[in-house]
Amino acid sequence: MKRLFRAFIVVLFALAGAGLVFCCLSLKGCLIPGNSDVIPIYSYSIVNTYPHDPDAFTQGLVFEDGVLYEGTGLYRQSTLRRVELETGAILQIRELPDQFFGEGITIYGNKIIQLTWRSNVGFVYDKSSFELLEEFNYSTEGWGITHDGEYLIMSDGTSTLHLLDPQTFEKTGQLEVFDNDGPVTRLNELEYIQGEIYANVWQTDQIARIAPDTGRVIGWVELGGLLTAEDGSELVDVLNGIAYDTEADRLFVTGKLWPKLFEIELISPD
Ligand SMILES: [Ca+2]
Repeated sequence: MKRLFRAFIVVLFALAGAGLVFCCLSLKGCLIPGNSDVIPIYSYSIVNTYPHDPDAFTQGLVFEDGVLYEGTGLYRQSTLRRVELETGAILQIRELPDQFFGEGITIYGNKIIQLTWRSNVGFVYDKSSFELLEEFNYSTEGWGITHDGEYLIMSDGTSTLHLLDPQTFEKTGQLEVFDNDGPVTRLNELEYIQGEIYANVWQTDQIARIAPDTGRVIGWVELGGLLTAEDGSELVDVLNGIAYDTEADRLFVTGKLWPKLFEIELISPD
């Protein structure tokens, strides 16, 4: 009888072990500490809400020297502007020629770089005067742009990020962005934040946090619900625009034609 009981216990442990193995093989990201397959999903809390020009079709957003710089799109309405954070007031503006659809912007040194959508032309301006210094060409569409201090990083609406030399604008490399389901396409507005590339994914409320050395998505930020019914959300377009205040560690987001710009704090799932 004793032997039978012992055998029963052994079988019980074997079944429990098999069940555990099955769980880990079948469930994506079974709860094993350090499993790199689990991509954390961040939520947010709103720290501050500021006014944003509801006519600004936001395609590029940067924070530097206490103010926002914004690039807007649409034909005959594209601009580069310097904007007061607290009031949304336009402090300086430069209109693009009618045939250009403005896209992402970034500030590199004392220059502002602005992409255009399908014209294969980028503009380089003096940061203070907005004077046009030079133009450069690229072979893809232009969507978002940021930099890591060494290279310009540019999106084109696919899953590819292009690395450009910031002086010559020659392409020096590229990064394929992917998560557990494969390539992540429609990468749009970008911001380089503390060693990661943040990218709006076009037509979603999601921001991908991308490892710059591998292209792997290491976090998703879910930003649904920022605008409410009172904000006339039927008139606005998608989330687009990430800016980062490196000195005060503040993260700003807005969207195309959104009446508001938000300072948010990310909330880790842990
Ligand atoms: Ca940005």
